[in-house]
Amino acid sequence: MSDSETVLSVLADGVLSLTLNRPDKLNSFNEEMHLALRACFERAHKDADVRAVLLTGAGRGFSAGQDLGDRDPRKGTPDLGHTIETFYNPLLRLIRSLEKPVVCAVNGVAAGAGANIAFACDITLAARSARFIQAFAKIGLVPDSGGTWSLPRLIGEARAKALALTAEPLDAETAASWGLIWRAIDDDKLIEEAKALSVRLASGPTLGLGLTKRAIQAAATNSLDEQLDLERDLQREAGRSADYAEGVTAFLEKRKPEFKGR
Ligand code: T3D
Repeated sequence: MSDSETVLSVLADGVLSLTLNRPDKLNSFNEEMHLALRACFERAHKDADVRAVLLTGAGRGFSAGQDLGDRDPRKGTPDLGHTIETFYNPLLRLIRSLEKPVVCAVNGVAAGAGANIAFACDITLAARSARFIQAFAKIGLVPDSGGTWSLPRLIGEARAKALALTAEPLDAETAASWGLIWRAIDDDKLIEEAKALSVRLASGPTLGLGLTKRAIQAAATNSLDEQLDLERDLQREAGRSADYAEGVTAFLEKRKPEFKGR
């Protein structure tokens, strides 16, 4: 468990399972939860025993984004640029730069930053009953947590603009068919499937999976030539790994490989 009860953290089978845990507030983010989640992702970066991360929420929601109880305008005007710079942007950078798979299990409503954090993860599954809401438009804000970057890339400008400007809820099936998430899963099977996927990834060649993540993310800004050069360099690195040697040896010996993430 982490020090803060706002994020429950358990490491088992190489998977660091993180549960946002403010269910009475639909797991909306206050400072304590921000700091706790950041500490967990910092651990995931440093701890070699962590080979994959699974992020989900407690109760009936995944996350309703920023805790608006901490933003009462009657008590003064907050500097939201400061809170983005201090809390949301570092979290997004930690998730995207972690060279280990990050699975997200969206167990219920994901609104505002909660939705965009889910879209920043590597493989996002959602309960069939879950909804994604770009709630920012309802309160005069701009999508953050990478939403204006990830939405047009994942689903194109027309759908991105419609979601962001109307704040209409998007159901999990549609999110999957549009390519915003990987799969919609029956509610009662979501955690089981997300855990199985996370354990499978964690027991895989995680060094190579991390390099794959780096390469795919770099494609967003690289030319084809730059990307081909990057693939050459990363393949050279992967080809020197113990996991590659084990993978090929196991294939030749017709047995199951035992990857170590090195
Ligand atoms: O501020 C900055 O630092 C800038 C960064 C901003 C990032 C953002 O995320 S801005 C967007 C903030 N989020 C929202 O605007 C979403 C607000 N919530 C909702 O629109 C709805 O709650 C939902 C559509 C997400 C879910 O609706 P529903 O009907 O299923 O649940 P509910 O009854 O509205 O909420 C249940 C409880 O959670 C309720 O508390 P209560 O009345 O039972 O004591 C509600 O107040 C609380 N809750 C839900 N969302 C938030 C929240 N409390 C605080 N902050 C929330 N965001």
